[in-house]
Amino acid sequence: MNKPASVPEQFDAVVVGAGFSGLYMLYRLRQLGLSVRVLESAGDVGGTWYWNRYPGARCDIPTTDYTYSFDPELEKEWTWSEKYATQPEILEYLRFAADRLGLRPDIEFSATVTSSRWDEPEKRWTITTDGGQEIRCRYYIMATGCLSMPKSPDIEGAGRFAGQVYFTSRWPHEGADFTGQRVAVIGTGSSGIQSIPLIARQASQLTVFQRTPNFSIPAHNGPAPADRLDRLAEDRDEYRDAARWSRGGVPIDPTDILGGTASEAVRRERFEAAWAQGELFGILNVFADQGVNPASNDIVAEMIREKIRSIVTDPETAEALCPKDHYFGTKRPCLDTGYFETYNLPHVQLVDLRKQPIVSITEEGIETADESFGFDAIVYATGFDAMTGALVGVDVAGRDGLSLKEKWVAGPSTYLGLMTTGFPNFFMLTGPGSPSVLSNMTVSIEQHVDWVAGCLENMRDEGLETIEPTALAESGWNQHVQDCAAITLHPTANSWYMGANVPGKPRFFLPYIGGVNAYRQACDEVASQGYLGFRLTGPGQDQCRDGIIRRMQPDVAMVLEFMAAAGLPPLETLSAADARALLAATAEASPPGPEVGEVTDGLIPVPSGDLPYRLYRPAGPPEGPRPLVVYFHGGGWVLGNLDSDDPLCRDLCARSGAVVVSVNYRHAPEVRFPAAALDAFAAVQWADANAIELGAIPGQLAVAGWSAGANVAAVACQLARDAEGPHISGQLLICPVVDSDMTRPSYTENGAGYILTTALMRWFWDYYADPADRGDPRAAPLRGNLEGLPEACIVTADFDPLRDEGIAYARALEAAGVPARLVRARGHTHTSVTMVGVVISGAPVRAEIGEALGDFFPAP
Ligand code: NA7
Repeated sequence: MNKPASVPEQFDAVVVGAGFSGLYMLYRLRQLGLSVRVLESAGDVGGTWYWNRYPGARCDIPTTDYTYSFDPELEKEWTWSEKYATQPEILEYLRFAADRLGLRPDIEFSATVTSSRWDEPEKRWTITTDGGQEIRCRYYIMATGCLSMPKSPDIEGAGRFAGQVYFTSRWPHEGADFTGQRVAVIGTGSSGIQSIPLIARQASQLTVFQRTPNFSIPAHNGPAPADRLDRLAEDRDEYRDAARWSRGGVPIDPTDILGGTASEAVRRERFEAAWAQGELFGILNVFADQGVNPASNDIVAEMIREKIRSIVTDPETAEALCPKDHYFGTKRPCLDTGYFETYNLPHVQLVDLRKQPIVSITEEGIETADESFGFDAIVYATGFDAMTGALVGVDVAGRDGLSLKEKWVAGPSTYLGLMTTGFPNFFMLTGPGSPSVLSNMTVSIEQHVDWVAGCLENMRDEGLETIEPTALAESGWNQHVQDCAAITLHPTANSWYMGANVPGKPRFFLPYIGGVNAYRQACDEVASQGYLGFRLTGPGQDQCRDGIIRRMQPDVAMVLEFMAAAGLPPLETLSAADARALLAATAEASPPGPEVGEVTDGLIPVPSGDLPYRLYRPAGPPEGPRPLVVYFHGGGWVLGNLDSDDPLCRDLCARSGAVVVSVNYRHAPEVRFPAAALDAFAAVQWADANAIELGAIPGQLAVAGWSAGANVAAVACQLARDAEGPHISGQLLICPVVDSDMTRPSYTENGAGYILTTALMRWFWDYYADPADRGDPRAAPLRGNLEGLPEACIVTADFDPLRDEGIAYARALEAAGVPARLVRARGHTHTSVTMVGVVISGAPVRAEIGEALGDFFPAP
């Protein structure tokens, strides 16, 4: 044990763990002049690289990138020998770093933290170790790693085996010699896949027990990649900065090629290049949409399965090794050296636990449902209680004795993955809710450590003593983390990212998948906005700028960024004709929307002339007539047509099971108020009168519309009531214009930057209606008589200037005795809900809309 000469009982900071993150944290805290004690349960530095000594253990990020970047001199003094270094070399590197930076005197080894308690009056933590030592500190920093708490072997009879037992995560320092032995390996994650080929070289018989086959690609290990070395030699700082602002912490050129639209030749070429390169972020970047689009993902997955089948000679074994129960990338893919080839060796056998589950471990070996196996050694490569295990493994008691374990019983809750409410001055490095395991850990670690150091420096300069996130900021971040995951395929897998590998652990997507770059941006903004969402206190000071750093759906934000980058002119600066042309070009480039049974175009004869319509009939049963929805497109009475809203109409048709008739009413400025509204009413009358010809059930008619289309739909309902027909069963108003008052808070909050701006609304109103007409209920239905109207479903979007008038309409309808269901499109803009096939996060909202539409009609 490396005890320092004197052990002060008080420190400014205690850091738990002396791996990559703990070592750098210590270095930065020292730079700030703080007194620090690092407590490490191992006998040396290294963290995960101290413990995971199994044969074949290597990093899966190229060493050019899996390295500290904070000190150019340190970088110069170390040269990695391979593209993917072995565990002994990485451990040696961390030893070198600790020595070179003189860190060891502040590290206490063989000291495991067992409990910690926040003392509110003292504003200090008391940390207790397994040696009974008590240390008091102001700041308590967990640098305990994401994959450090081994999962206990949850297999019946695990303690009974009389032979040798090994855990990949706690491998003996003296190594293991399997020469001539009958060996079992349980688990085929990275640890199993890396160790199996090497164990097979020694064992006389190797049996691999596989529960879930895993995707693995060849690492093609060798010298460090020349292209990366060249870029580093050319401009190290530029390269490191590119890593910091990349999605995964390794500089790559993100592709914009989509799996579905790429030619077979392009697909093959991109896949083979990634396969030959042997890098995780390469194979995850074959197509831009492989992480979110099942069809695109399946193209990559199938190409990997083809490779497996071409390598493994026994077809049955090959098939058993082909992953089919999860999308590629939703479980951590592996990099291997000769893994699949190992199964061609005569003494290696695969046992598929899906076909014959383990019944029990016995004294002699393993008994499955079909067979009894005898072994000399069993290797558990069964993984970790990832991301939370090491944190809740310590008895951490925050304010009022709140236990971290209890607080997180339903899943971890953090602000930025860095802190958690109720635990002042308690920091987590690469905690749940941060990119961590989805990124190059070294880049994420440096970012976290730098942020914490910057925060503590700020507190010192401001005379502040405590920092803690607010409940609002924390719940907002948790929501954002889950929103980011929800648009990907990740939550569908039973992965350790989801906590699904540990029995009883809540199913919860643990890391932040929005990207290292987006995450860094959020953290920087939090700091630059006066530590938004944190409460900071000090003698005579109590500061809190409460708020949520990211409220917008991540894909909506991406669309806005994309549009800003495209540099399109604001619509309101164009003529109506040019604005229409721009919208038509956008519609042309948009994904087509879902398939429906039938689409036909026609004309509606109305007194003013013929109005084009497009009819959508749902696919599949039941045969016969359906309810009918008359839909009106958006576009501020000026823009839009049957094509602009075609994907949304298909979506509404497919989800509601109703026939949808989309109507192209006349537009301003050619024809002004109240023409659009009168056209809408005429179209509803026509649809009602022609229900049978349209394949609809007479009397089962609803109206729907988006934006200005919702305005004319709402007006049509008022006109139909006044005319005592036709009967309308319901009105679906998506982000409706229902008033001409532009002073509501949603205009102030959202009037700029979210496509539908205050300026654009003014432009629309100016084209559509004279100021004197804008209070007319046929322009502003909120000002009309609302009694006796059809029940309503009103959709409002958080970032829409029209949000508050939509809410006002729902309330006014309710007040008038009309049932009104309000659907809040959380984190959406005026346009994003309708962007079928582009904005994935809109899908649940549209599902709710489809359900509401169906509810307007009697059950079939
Ligand atoms: P992983 O990736 O969690 O892999 C553990 C493996 O062990 C996986 O194949 C599991 O199957 C299997 N396992 C776990 N429990 C059992 C039981 N009870 N019976 C049979 N099989 C079981 O851990 P690793 O250590 O390999 O890798 C962790 C990370 O370290 C890796 O992703 C890299 O980032 C580095 P399952 O898939 O749960 O069906």
